Amino acid sequence: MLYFGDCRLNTPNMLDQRIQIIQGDITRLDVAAIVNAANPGLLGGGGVDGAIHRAAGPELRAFNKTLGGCKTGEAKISPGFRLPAEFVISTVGPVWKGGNSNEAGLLGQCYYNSLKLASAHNITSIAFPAISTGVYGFPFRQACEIALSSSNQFLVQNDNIQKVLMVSFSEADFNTYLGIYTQVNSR
Ligand code: AR6
Repeated sequence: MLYFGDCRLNTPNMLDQRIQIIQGDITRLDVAAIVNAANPGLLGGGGVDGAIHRAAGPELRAFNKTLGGCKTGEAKISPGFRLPAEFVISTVGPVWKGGNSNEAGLLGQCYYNSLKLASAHNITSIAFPAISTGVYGFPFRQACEIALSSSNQFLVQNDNIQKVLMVSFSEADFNTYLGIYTQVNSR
């Protein structure tokens, strides 16, 4: 077993090779599903949520009105409408409150539950933004470690999903993310 952050890796020394770190605008990606860092109402907001709703068109908000919201750590699925992606999986990350309010556990659940929902819909490629690291204030490095460990834990017991992209918007975030990925992979 390998431990880092608050999480545990089930692989001896490598992350699953289906996980890749990339830089870009998640709304432009031609993958089966993109994940939205949403709020519990699922009706749009700022940051990546705003960008996804703008790119998907008003149909996404109208559809999401039928979903009954989403709790922190859980995930809901919608069509991608005008996006290149076929689906949007919305998940609600934890608001950072200093680290003692189960923020790490809840953030891990966002990745795990999004992948579980994707697999249940036969989605084979999925892209994640760095959930909770913007408006919700989660420390970026710790959030990356949790994203990698939680996704890895899912992938070791799943053969359906072929590609998991971790998308950074800025070059600085991408470099940080890639550094953590490389560090984790070489432990
Ligand atoms: N592509 C990829 N990543 C992006 C993009 C993009 N187009 N735009 C922003 N990011 P945030 P949160 C990155 O604030 O912290 C919303 O108002 C960004 O650089 O979007 O989970 C919701 O409605 C950052 O690293 O999400 C909620 O109320 C990451 O996406 C609240 O914000 C997440 O930042 C959710 O806050």
